[in-house]
Amino acid sequence: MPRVFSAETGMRFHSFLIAIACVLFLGGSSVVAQPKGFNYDESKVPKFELPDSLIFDDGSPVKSVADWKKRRAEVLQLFRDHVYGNAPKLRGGLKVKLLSEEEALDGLAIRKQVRIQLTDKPYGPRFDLLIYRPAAAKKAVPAILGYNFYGNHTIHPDPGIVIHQSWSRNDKSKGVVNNRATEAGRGSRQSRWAVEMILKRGYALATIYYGDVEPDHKDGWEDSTRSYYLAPGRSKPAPTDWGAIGAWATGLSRALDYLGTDRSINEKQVVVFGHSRLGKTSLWTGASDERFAITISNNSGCGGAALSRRRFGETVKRINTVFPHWFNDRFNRYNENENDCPVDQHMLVALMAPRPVYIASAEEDRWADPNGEFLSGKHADPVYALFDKVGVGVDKQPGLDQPVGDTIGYHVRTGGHEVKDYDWEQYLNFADRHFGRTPKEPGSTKMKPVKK
Ligand code: GTR
Repeated sequence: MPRVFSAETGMRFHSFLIAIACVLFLGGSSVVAQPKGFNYDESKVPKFELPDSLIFDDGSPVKSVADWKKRRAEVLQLFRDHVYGNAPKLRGGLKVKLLSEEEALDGLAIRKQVRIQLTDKPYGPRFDLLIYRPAAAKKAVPAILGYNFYGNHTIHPDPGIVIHQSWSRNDKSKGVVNNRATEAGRGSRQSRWAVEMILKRGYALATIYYGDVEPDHKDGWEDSTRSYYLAPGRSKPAPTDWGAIGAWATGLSRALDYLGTDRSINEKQVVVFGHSRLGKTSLWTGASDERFAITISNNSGCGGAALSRRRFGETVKRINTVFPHWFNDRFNRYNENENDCPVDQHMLVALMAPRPVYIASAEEDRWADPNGEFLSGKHADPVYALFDKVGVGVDKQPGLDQPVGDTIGYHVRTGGHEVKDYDWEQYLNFADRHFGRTPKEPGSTKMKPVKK
């Protein structure tokens, strides 16, 4: 049953077993680097045929941008019905409480923190949005928005960051004890967040603890918007209702609603970023909310940028078994049966067109199928070509640390499942190029769109 929300929603203790399970599958460490019993051999990838983004459900071809607009709606609905679920419209307007706004990071930034409700009630699910913007900015700046795994206070040791009260996955190295975040976690994830670099490049950075929006375990929906928005008479989400990724995507859209009201941010230049499960989330967010200017997927793997039909590394069956709450229930139909799914992940990338999207892999992150992530980008190219744009523009996965692509950026970095400064450098270069902040890189305009 949906639980009744209290002022301190999300503070319920969950069973020991759930906590252990979550520790085992913790976000983004090498714990899941290369589980045994899965295929990591390119020669053993099964033969498959990808569904065609440019053929309507009734079999007729997509020939123009106008056709694509209709086809896009079909593809988006297929992803809602078969993968991520249908999200309801949030009720009520934007409800925001300013927590603080002051100079921070030795004068480099203004740190603003706001608390945003996800329902039309003063209680219930809510999240804290932390925004650093360059203190020196004279006009509205572009922004990068993304979730973090362990709390806003983990991205930087800055003592002024509010520590969340909601459920956290136990992890002493991140300062989480008894499912509560503590002071000890401050800055524990700073290596993944190039805060100073981002600010010095003239971008704002906005982040949210994803567990504020929905705690990441199978019963987490009871503490999230998903229980609040259950259809009348239902005691749990329907098979085509949103999963946790859908709920997290809605949180990012609500954050963008807020950024649109903040005059120091250029709402037309908001980049949605995410790593791993949160990279799956950033892709679904960029696909379902076209207000996001650029989408970045860092090592998102299965259910993110990787093609499911390849069954390389993590599979649909495995992800649905270990994380039954991320997708909708119907996605289970495609366990060991990927070919029956009416979509594959290249179509998710295509949903961004003509907006820029960046896909990043890591060499050792074979669980996430680096080549499968590249191929999703490559097979989205024909949709970009309709707009006379070059997507990735190359046929083969490039070598290590060699970024490629025009409107679809791609690189495979040396090293493992992580977010490194190298990744941030590429994302900022890519965003600069598309936001016209630097002259176009040589070569990028010479590429020819890939027609079918
Ligand atoms: C793993 C999961 C991946 C990836 C990762 C993460 O356990 O199998 O799909 O999302 O977690 O989020 O770090």
